[in-house]
Amino acid sequence: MLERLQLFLDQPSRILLTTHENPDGDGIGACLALAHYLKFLGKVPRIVVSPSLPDNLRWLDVEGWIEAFDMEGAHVDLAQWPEAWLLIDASEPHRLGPMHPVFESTQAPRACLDHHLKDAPQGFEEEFTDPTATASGELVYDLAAPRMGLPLPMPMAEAVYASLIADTGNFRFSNSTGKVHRMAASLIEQGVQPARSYQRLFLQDTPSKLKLWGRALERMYLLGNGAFGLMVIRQEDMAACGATQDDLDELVQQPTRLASVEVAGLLYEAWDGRIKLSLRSKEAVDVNAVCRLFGGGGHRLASGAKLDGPLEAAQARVEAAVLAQLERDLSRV
Ligand SMILES: [Mn+2]
Repeated sequence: MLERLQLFLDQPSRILLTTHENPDGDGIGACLALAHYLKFLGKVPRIVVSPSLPDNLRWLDVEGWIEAFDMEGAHVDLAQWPEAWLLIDASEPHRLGPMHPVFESTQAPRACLDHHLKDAPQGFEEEFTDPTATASGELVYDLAAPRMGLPLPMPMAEAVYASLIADTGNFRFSNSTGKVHRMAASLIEQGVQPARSYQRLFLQDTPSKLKLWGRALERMYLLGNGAFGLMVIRQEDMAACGATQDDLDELVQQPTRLASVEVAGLLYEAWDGRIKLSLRSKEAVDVNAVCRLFGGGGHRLASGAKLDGPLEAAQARVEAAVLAQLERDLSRV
């Protein structure tokens, strides 16, 4: 797969790197690391993200390479710029959000580089996907490190490390493979400071976020003999706390702190009235199966879906579906 990716990158000079809307540490880390590699190859990479680079990831962009997508301004002619377009950390073009129409109108060959468990990607000339990889940054490292040699430039090493800790929750999740630990060990030997990366990536909360989490945790309720902990956030909660959607990051897994909880869930009423469902499983329960019922998906232990409102109706459907899945999967153990 990586040989095919190298072939895809061999020919073009101007290469546009993008990731999903509301980018995370893996998407940004992988884009930056790949941009370093492409510069090493003498190419002209460009990174454009939507809506912008999140504050807690700003320190990774040492060179100021990342551009916030601006349809009316700097990026009116973006479709004409690239000779190849790579979508990183996602394998569905619509996840580009507002950049999606530009993606559809470009003449450049388009590909995705991803590690998520999905059906065969559609809408690309080429696809580079490996669901056994923990993070997109892992794929970039596997591609670039042998060809560049070690040590990597420090900003690149930090970008890959950020990818790894972003997608493993600082090596807490079940996807923390021996391989990513070995990779992390090498990156630390190359100079990455784990405590500094952790603090910059994870310890960046705002008072409004803690207030929102307080509300969510206070109202969390348990079903299925304590095996399912569900939280519900309405727009009025967001407003009362002065919170933004970013403040919901990682909230979903908080109920798993309880010994009895096997599945943690968050229902979030979005601005458009649609209900966003996130589910996390400790180990035994397949929450991907639940989210697929609602047209969503992800991984077995971490999945999401969007449901139609109203909230109460969505809530009832989710409760029933999770309880049924608990029945299926827990009776097996
Ligand atoms: Mn990822």
